[in-house]
Amino acid sequence: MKSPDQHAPSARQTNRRSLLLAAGGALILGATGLPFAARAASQHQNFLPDLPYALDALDPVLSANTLGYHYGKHHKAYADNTAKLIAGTPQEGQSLAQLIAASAGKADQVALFNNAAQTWNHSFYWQSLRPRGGGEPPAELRQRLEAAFGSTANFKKEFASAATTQFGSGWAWLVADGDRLKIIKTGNADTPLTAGLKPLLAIDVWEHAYYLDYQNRRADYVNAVLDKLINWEFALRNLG
Ligand code: MN3
Repeated sequence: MKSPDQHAPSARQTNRRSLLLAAGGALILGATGLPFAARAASQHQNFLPDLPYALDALDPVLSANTLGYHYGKHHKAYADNTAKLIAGTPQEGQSLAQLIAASAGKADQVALFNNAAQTWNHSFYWQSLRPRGGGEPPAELRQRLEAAFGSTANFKKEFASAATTQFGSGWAWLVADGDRLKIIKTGNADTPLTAGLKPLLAIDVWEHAYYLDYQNRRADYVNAVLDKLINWEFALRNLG
C-alpha cells in the first residue's frame, strides 16, 4: 500500500535531485575545473516547482518513467528556457503570469510565450492530478458540473472528447468563464489565462504526456486520468 505522505515531495525525490545535481557538477568540474554551468544556472530564476508527489506516485496510470521525462526533462526545459530568455532583461524578476500576459500574441516574443506558458501549464497539470484521485467530485463541485454538463459522467465524456479531438499537441481544460463552467481545448502552449478564463483542471495531450505508457492510445490515457487521477479538490479550490 502507498502511504498518504506521498502527497508531499518525498525525501527520496529530493535526494535523487541532489544526486543528479551532484553528478552534473562533478561532470562540469571534471571537464573544466570550474563549475561555471552550475553557478550560471543557480543565478537564474527558478520557475520549476517541486512535483507535488513522488515520481512513482501516479503509477500504474502514469509510470515513474513518464513522469521522469515529462517533469524532469520537458517541464524542466521549459522552465530553464524561460529563465534564460529573460536573464539580464527588464523582464527578469517577473512572474510567469506577467511574462505570459506580456508576450501573448507578440510575433517577436513567441519563444518566451511558448516557454513561459508551457511552464505554467505543466505546473497546473501536475496539480490537476493526484494519487488515488478520480471517483466522485465533492458535492459543491458536483452540483456545478451537473448544472453545466447534466452530470459528472457527461462532463467526463465531453472532457475526454475535447482531449482526444485536439488535433496535434495541446491541452484540454475545465475553466470558469464568469459563473459558467466550460470545457475548452488549446493548441501547443496556448493557455486559458490569455482569454480571461479561470482554469480549474487541465490534461496535457502532447504525445510526451502519454506515449511511453499508452503509445498512440490517447483516449485510454485521458479516460484513465479522469477515472483514477483527476484532482477534484484542486478544481474546487480554483473555483474559489
Ligand atoms: Mn507536457
